[in-house]
Amino acid sequence: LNQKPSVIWLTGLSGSGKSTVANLLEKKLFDKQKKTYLLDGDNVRHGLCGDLGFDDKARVENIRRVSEVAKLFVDSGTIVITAFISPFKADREFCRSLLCDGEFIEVFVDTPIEVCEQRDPKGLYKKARQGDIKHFTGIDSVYETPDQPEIHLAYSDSESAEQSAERLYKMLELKGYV
Ligand code: GGZ
Repeated sequence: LNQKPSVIWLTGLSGSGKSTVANLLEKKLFDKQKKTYLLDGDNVRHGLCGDLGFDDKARVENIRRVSEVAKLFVDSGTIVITAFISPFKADREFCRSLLCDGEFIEVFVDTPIEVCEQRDPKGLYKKARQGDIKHFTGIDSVYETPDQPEIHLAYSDSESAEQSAERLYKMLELKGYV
């Protein structure tokens, strides 16, 4: 396969662009015949984690399950891309701890909340501001910023999602993952 199985862990606020960048990256890897699997809310929160909500305890459990599944995919030789808010440092570090050195790549999608809130593609920030959604990340639920992410994406006006994905891909190439 000519790839180093690993987890590319995107973390950031709702609306930060995690899914967009994750999908663009997956396409780039696919085009180079790499075997990937994308885990995100769309394929996890309906099934595997369909019983979980958004209070702190549920988020911890969500990320724990995702981490264990990601590890299984790594065992199968896959490059796993994950796109979850994953607001707690300890939970991201839990995933890192399941894997071997160098297999966990933390990617901070560092889009300011003002930008996320302006995008508000699903109207969730508006609902959270009105109090219709409780425990919304960045409003009434915490987001713990990564201290030393392997890569820092500031996709907004300065860098497009495509440029972010390209930078991420180049980093994977440079470090010998692909
Ligand atoms: C944050 C919420 C919430 C609350 C629903 N807080 O922008 P989206 O819609 O598509 O992505 C968000 C997604 C977050 O799920 P995660 O599994 O990534 O969260 S975590 O890692 O914290 O477990 C958002 C939607 O679910 N959503 N309610 N209260 N995001």
